[in-house]
Amino acid sequence: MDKTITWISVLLIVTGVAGIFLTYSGVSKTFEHGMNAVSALLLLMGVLMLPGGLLRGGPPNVNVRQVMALGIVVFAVSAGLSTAAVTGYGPFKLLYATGPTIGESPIKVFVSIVPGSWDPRQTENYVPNAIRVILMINHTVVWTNDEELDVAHTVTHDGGLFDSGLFGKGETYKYSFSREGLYSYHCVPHPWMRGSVTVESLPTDQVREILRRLNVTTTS
Ligand SMILES: [Cu+2]
Repeated sequence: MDKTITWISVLLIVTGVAGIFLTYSGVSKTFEHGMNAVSALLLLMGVLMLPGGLLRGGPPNVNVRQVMALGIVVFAVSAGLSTAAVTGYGPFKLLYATGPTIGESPIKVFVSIVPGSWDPRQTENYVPNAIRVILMINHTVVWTNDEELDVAHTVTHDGGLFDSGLFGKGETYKYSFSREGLYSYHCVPHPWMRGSVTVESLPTDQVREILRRLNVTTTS
């Protein structure tokens, strides 16, 4: 076994997996596609190099301690992946794309696609551009195409969780978030149009108290 090659492959695999997780979890907003491609490439290189490192110079001489270390690593990685899958973190967020939703919130949040959004020279398009919402209070967001000219836009999640499809002047698109997270989205025909929604949650009693103070009546 060649320790240097093995360690380099492990490093490449870890970096690749971490990169893919970061891009899909919405942390890296600007370089998403590029970063994903680079991460996938690193992961592939690592996977291809690993057997070379492990098997070079005959099968490895293993002892109990090494087997135990490997076992712990395998356990940690599987535990991490399972947790991510259960909590819907990173790429696993997509598992919940068709899952049950919690319906519309009592308060709606409105985002305007302002006139001239189609123009790449204009800095304002989705207004407000970055919003924070709280589950059970205002997790339903309504986007309105307020263009003066007849220009269609989309509201498309970068990870494919939701997509309005093209909607024209005067039309709206509504989406209800049902899980915490940072969701960045863009417009398909005008990729410079970018926005994000941060979805947070609060303990039930606080949610109830806020709704009570806001004088919002709920069915539950
Ligand atoms: Cu657009």
